[in-house]
Amino acid sequence: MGKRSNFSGLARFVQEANIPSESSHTLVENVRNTIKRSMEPLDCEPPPKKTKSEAIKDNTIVKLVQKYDMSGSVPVFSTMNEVPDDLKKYYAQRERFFSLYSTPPGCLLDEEGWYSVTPERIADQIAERCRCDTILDAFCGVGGNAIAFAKTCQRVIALDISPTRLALARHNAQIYGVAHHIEFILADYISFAKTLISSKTTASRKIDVVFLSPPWGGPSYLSGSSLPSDSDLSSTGDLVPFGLSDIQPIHGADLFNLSQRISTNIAYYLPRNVNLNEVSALIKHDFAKDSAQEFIEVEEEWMGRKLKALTCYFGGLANGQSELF
Ligand code: MGP
Repeated sequence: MGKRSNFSGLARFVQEANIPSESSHTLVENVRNTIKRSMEPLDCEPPPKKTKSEAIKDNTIVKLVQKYDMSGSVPVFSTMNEVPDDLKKYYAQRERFFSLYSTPPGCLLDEEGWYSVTPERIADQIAERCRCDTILDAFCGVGGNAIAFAKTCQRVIALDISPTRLALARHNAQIYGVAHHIEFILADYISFAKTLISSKTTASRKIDVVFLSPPWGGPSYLSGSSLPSDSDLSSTGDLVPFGLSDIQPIHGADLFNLSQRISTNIAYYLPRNVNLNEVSALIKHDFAKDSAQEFIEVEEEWMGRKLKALTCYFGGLANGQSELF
């Protein structure tokens, strides 16, 4: 009997983005207008009076935003001309990355953040799938996913090895008013995971879900592609497959195996050209035993007509396997 695939099939969903044209001029105008709108009172209807507790809450958020304000730590661009060429295509998508991008003091991204942040609608979709008590975001970057998880999970543990990126993540989370749900930890995930596993006692905190969105080796992860990257035909089938060995800081299969020792409920954010045979092989199945087959669910993350990435759901996160949670 042939080996059965571990995949439950492709759950395809299309993100119909209601996003303005990416003409830099229009976007810059939009940003300016948004900032203006949010800072200036409107002449027409006065805003409804806030209750005392609402006013206190607003004031607390303002204070926290000020306290963790990282403005000045990374370049902030006000026109497309100021943006380095290699970041222009990402800058044009800034409101897709963070819908509150221009809410004062404004979301901040460093270079790695620009090319690796998960667009907000995709992050929200993944967060909905990962709804749980405690989630570990192993490579939080500038916080796109952690912010989304804070809306669906009781507690988010967000790790990053870069002090700047971690501070940017907190800065951005303050703008969304969700930073109090997130524990920001400056750490190398591999050491953190090993320590967590070795010190695991019944008293240690249970982590329900591990989210892995590791570095893919930079924006050149598609290199070797046989088609221009903006082609509508771009999909896993038309690209040279991305091997899990290109994942950083360790082989993507080792990263998965390590994470499985923390929780078997894993969401793994991977390039759209990832080699799915390698993903399938992450689940070891003993065909000699008559045990139930475990499936992996692969979700295509679309924005409009563009496939951005794949999220692979393991364990109790895969559709139809909630009993494994
Ligand atoms: P992309 O292909 O570099 O961008 O990344 P885009 O805008 O689709 O450009 P085009 O030229 O292909 O049209 C697509 C998505 O993959 C990004 O929005 C990120 O969410 C994600 N991504 C990209 N990189 C390089 C990384 C990475 O290194 N790590 C992670 N976790 N995600 C990444």
